[in-house]
Amino acid sequence: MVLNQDTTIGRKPSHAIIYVKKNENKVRIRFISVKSREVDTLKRFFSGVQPSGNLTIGNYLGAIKQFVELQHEPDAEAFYCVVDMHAITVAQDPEELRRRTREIAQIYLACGVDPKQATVFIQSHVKEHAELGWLLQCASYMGELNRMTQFKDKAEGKANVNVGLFTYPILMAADILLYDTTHVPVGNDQKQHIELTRDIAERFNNKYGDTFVIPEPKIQEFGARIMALDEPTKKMSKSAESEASRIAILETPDVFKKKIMRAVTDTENSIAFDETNKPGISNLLTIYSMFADESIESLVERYHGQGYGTLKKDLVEVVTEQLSKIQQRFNEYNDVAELDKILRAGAEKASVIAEQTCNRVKDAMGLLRI
Ligand code: AQP
Repeated sequence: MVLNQDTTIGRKPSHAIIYVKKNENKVRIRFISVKSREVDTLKRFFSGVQPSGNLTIGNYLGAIKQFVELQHEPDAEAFYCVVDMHAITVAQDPEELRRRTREIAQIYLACGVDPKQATVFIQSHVKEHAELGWLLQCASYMGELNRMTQFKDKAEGKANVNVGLFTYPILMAADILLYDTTHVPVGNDQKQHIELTRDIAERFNNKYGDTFVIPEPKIQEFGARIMALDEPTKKMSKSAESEASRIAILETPDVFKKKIMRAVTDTENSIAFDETNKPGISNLLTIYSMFADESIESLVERYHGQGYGTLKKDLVEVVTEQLSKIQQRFNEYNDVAELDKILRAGAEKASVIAEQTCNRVKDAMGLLRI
């Protein structure tokens, strides 16, 4: 069935899949009664990255690598955005933020996200993210936000913390729920936020009737938490103070070589995978394994009896090989007009679905639409 954009869709859906047409975009809108979810096997992936610093290999291995793999799944749709509104929960230089927002979209493409397979867009270009964010704030509790560990970590030691940093997980819930997302590919640090999203959605559905699809996190068994090179008990993070803690995706080998060679390990000089007792060497093995597509067991066997220096030197080679491929493609996508065209088309397509979801929520909550 093809409806035009203005066609009213009832709140209590049947289990049909409906197509809504807007300009060139034909967008699949799923009706989401419990019944429909039983018969609807379509998966929808949604995820995003904040332009809050230079993207790291942690962001790549934990999240973007999954984006690329999942976009090819049959009977699935993927929506990947640059979550610029999340980035402003901490101070940003406006020019730098604008530059980075495009840069991240460009990195998505360079890493292999294909705009023909996935919808790529900027969060703030789809106004319903903010709108649903507010609606959900009125359906969430202070107590549940108080439990978010990421807020505690990011607010620690800061004199003035803005309210956005506290309510950020609700905006993230809105991001996910807007697209009837079934799976959210993320790193391990986002697990708690997805659990909150599920709690909010389930509570909303219980109170107002079937409105949201309940999403599931898609966290890799392996590589979901790449650790800081200089402090391997902490997560590698793009906005951490220490430059030595991370490798940026666009960094040159002469810069990251030093960081890898100086990465903190332990005094045993025996190569083994043991995240509790040997977090440094385990982290390097994880990075190696993911970039070289070789199992940890095979690496441990191959490097048996060799020193950490040899492993580190080879790791530099492996990282150089993989990052240089991404960097080369990054340079090929340097046509700003072309990039903006992809982002505009993505936002337009995303908006069609976002608007439908937002209207469903407003109807459920009793906001008048005329
Ligand atoms: N170290 C990591 N290992 C594996 N996955 C990671 N991710 C982040 N760090 C690692 C995943 O990358 C995606 C995008 O993250 P984000 O931009 O939403 O913010 P974040 O999770 O807070 O990541 P950062 O790098 O630590 O950013 P800042 O410093 O700005 O807070 C997510 O899927 C995340 O799990």
